[in-house]
Amino acid sequence: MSQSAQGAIPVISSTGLFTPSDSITNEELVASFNAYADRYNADNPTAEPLTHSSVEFIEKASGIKSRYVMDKAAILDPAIMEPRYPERPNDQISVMAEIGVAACRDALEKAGRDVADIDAVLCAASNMQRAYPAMAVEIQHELGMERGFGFDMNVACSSATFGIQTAADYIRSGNARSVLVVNPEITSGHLNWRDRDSHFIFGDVATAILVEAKDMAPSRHWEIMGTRLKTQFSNNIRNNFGFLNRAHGQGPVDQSGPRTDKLFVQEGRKVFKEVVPMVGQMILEHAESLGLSGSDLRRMWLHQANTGMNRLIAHKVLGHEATEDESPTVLDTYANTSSAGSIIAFHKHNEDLNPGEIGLICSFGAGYSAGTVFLRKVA
Ligand code: CO8
Repeated sequence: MSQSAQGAIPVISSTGLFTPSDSITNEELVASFNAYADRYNADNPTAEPLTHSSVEFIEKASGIKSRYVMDKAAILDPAIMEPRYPERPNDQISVMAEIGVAACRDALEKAGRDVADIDAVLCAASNMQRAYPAMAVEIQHELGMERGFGFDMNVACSSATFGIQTAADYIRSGNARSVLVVNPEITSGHLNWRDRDSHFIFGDVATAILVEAKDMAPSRHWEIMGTRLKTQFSNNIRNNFGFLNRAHGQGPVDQSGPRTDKLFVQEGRKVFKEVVPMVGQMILEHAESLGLSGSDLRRMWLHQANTGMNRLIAHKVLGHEATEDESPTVLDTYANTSSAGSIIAFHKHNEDLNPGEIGLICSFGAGYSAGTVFLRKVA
């Protein structure tokens, strides 16, 4: 890396998106869950009966209408209710790397960037396919990068903003000039599709963000004005799946037994109540430190977990009810895609802003964790 790179201003040159072809509507999801519940109740007459799920509840409580998934058929089959793809041999690309690469290629193409210019790949997501080798290194290899480095980082729903700050810090310090942050989220693998409280929440997707030194970026880009990260321990969103599970001597992880904490579990209402004020305050404090106020924000690309949460956060920041133009939603079609949600919103809704206008990417989730990235459009 040349010394001239030191002190470079970091920008977002482009973003990329991979969307699976399968999509599940709330109607399809609820029909499958209810068939499973009926079958369970008939087979277990002395057990606490399972209650039906409801399309109306899902839409009202979350704003979600459908979600993309990597494998629809097995998820909807009441006898399976989890995704099914055959295990791939080691000489084939893993499924997480495959969708990550697709998102990276989209970002590279949009920026007109040659892969030879990329210095690093950060795979920032909620779950990794395996312990090692790192997904980022496999993505680096598949992209055809012959130099540079990659590593994985997991900050649950906040992984993308933590990745953006890490990439921006490399650029600010001169350790890299062009970094791909990639967020492959196959959340269907860790969602308990038999749990009425959470079966509707998540969807699968991959996003990529090309963070670069301003002097090499395409003329049309987003200058990173400031980044800020925050974590605060909470047990309210947990997934206890891990390599030490086998040491507990309780047999394989099961979706329906007492070991459902090896999948996603949360106290949704507590999360809602605690995270909304934490994030609203964080955005305002970060804005103030940059000499900005809520009214300077032309658009907020918020984490896509719940339309109610986003309405309250945007109201606190802007001082009024946000329009869809000020705080766009992709939750209705993508559901919660963990770290990728705010990036999908940015990817689909940033072209129309004018040079000089300011926007905010903000993520929040398990940990708790939250990240804010203030951006200024440059034409
Ligand atoms: N159909 C009908 N009724 C239902 C259903 C359903 N599907 N589910 C629950 N109900 C019932 C409940 O039983 C309850 O009934 P009662 O009042 O009789 O007890 C009633 O509806 C209300 O239930 P809740 O209190 O749970 O409902 P809420 O209004 O709180 O809505 C939400 C639930 C939508 C989950 C809401 O709390 C929410 O969105 N909270 C925020 C959650 C959030 O943002 N979490 C972020 C976590 S994601 C993250 O950090 C990444 C983790 C990694 C992801 C990868 C793994 C997959």
